[in-house]
Amino acid sequence: PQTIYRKDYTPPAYWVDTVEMGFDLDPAETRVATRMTMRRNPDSRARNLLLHGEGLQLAQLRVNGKALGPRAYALGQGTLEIFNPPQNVVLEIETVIKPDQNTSLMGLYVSNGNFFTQCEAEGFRKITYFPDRPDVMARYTVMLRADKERYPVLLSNGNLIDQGDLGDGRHYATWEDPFKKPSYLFALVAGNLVCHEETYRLQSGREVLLQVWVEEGNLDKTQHAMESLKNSIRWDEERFGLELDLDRFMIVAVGDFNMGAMENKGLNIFNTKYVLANPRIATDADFANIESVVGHEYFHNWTGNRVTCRDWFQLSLKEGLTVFRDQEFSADMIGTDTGRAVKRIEDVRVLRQAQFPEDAGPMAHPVRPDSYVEINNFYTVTIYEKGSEVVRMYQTLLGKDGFRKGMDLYFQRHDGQAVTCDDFRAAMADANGRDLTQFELWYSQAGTPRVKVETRYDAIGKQYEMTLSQSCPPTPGEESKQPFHIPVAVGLLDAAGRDIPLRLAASGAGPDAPTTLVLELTRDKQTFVFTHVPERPVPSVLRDFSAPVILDIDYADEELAFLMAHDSDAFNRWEAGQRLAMRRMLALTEQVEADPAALQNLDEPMLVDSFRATLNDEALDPAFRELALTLPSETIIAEQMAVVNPQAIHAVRRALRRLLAQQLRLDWRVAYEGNRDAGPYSPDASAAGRRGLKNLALGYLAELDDTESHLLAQSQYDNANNMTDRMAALAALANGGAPGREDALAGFYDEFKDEALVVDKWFTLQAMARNTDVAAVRALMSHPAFTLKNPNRARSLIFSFCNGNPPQFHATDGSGYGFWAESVIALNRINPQVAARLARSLDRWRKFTPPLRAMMQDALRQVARSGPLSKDVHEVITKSLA
Ligand code: DPP
Ligand code: ZN
Repeated sequence: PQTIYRKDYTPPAYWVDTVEMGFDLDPAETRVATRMTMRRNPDSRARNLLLHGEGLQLAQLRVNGKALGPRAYALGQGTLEIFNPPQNVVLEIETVIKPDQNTSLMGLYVSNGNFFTQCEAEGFRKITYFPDRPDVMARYTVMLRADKERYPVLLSNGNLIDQGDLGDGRHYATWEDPFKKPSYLFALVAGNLVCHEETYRLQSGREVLLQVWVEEGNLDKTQHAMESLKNSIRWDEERFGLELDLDRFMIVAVGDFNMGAMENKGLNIFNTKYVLANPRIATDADFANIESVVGHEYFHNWTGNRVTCRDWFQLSLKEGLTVFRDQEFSADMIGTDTGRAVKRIEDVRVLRQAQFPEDAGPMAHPVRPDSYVEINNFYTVTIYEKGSEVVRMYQTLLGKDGFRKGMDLYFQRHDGQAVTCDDFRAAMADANGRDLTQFELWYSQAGTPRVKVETRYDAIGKQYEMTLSQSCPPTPGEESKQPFHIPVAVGLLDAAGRDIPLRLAASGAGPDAPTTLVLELTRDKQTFVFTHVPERPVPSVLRDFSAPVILDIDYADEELAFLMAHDSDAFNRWEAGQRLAMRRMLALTEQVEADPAALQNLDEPMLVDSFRATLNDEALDPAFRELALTLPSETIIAEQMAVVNPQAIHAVRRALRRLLAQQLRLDWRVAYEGNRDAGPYSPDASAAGRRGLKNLALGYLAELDDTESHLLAQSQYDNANNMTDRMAALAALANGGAPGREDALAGFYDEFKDEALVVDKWFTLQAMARNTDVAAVRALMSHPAFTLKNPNRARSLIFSFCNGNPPQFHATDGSGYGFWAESVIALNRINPQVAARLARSLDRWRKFTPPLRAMMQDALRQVARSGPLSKDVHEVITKSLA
């Protein structure tokens, strides 16, 4: 397969002004007629017109009304090249495609009898020949024709301008999108669907029609998505002054979908997982995810659609920015300061769990990559989550108002254009009169920087020196790195735990000194001097996680406990507890590796006391306490180690959980009782936080695996009025030896077997249960409800096991790796994108103990030689083994 380089970008030879399409929809054979008006691009030196196409049968090809002779064009590998066309071209193409054989779920495909499309990144070329690149933006008019009874609903982008009967049982609908767009935002939906619709009044007074389309039987699960959509529309008006530009906005749910959702202009297509919810089937986390994904896709209407990407290397231009926007939206929806901090902590946890490992592994790439083989492999946590951190740093450096000014200038300059990450950075710099040249390195250098903190207190001069130095480890293709521009938010605590007003030696002392200052680290090493510091302070560094870095700072255990109790920055308060726990877990892991008996008579008074204090601090938000009392995950612990022994990590984490359960038993009981809600279910942040803390308590108590905890879990399971409590109780039962375990699992399936999303949960819960080994996973795979063809189902069992059950996946006999290889190979034939995601599970193989490492390498090689691999899987496996 060919590698594509960013430096090779050239503008297209032809622009496309209008696209008219006619679809004769039929699952076995769909005919697509396309007429496009094109004109030569004066900025291109290419003579020929290059179109992309994949898996298409070409039935007609006409230029300016004349069929093209065989020597006037050439069909290549995924291309159609027309030689030397005139200045202005009307190109007419007819293609034939087979939607019901499309298991890749890219292009036009069938899901549960209905038609859907997915065109990002390069799916449009599976529908017709087209210059399928995001810098080619055109106006589309689309006519859909289909059997009226089987496909009563016919949707595409924009506005419905005509519809009617065709006779012979068929009907048609014509849609016109008034905005020009790249082909990846094209969409159509046809089928038997129903909608929940509402009209909504924009701030300008204009009324818009909002629709959520689902299969019949799911209408009672659309309210939350609709509320989320209305909240998103209002939020974007208020926070960024951005208005919905269409008269109609549609969301359609589909059960077979590779990703979370897709922001097609006016016609967002969503994985059912991110639309359907009611208390019976959805957890608090589901409700929150739906709000954030509905927001995310809606926000793309401006950041992605109105202003799009010049090429796919700029993907983070829209994704990083839009993740930032959805994170801010979710935080604003909670509204309180601790609520914002809770959201921030959750987002940082994702970054550390998934992005830091990516950035340290074989697939590490900059936020703006320099090359790729398969663009689908670059819809990564680096592009999305680290990309969002990069956008957040602009806001931290420029302030909220300065950031808004930059956004305004970005839209003023680039509305209707396809642009680059440099254009965004220039708008931020120019709107604020700032030089952000060095900031570019966040886009071009991969790897997670480390920032080291050293301090010195001068009691006589009342000065406090803070020296920050940075480094960044090499990543594939980048041996040495230049220093980044890093905003480091700092506070200083006095002995009573209060913030000390901050004055920097360089800047004249203002009257009201702030208690948090953003230091800008731009060189390898810099010293900042705080003056008027009355006593030796305890520093609180990288407040609110002001940059996506690893912070090296030497705290005594007592200082961590102190910060955990007093820091006014809720993020760092949480962080201090995590550091303390991490430090103990790393030490214990080392001890266990030397002596397997090391965990007997475990005693951790400092950790237990600080956890007790947090648990019983009624002044703290329950949602915050839940996060603070959750130990770092096994994956995050593994990332801190030079050589990873998953069994040792698991044993230590589990032993600590048992210790915390035993020694805080009564405290957990009190927290459990104190956070029960008798009233009706609501997914709001405060109620969800209380449930979260209660269910955390249940989880700890379940570690004791005694009759009391079994009864507690069973009673919660039997009496729950919502899925959050149901799932938490079922997980507690499934992870131990409760007598009701098997009945509960079987009963749960029986009760929910018609709810696909709940069946997914049922598979996931078992995939991650402690005693589920490979044999048990295989048994679940032969359950009638299991299928590899549905991505959600495949993920619910296979991905959950490979990524979410470390001690079993890393079983010392290598059975997990053999299973992984088989699954990647099987999925590769069905759905390359999903297969390539699973292929990533062995990314970090080089970090493991030698016996595991060798077996993982074997498994990777087994996939490599298993026969023809998709580009997607091939790229991941090749880079892993390199
Ligand atoms: N652009 C989609 C999203 O992230 C993914 N294809 O919203
Ligand atoms: Zn997105």
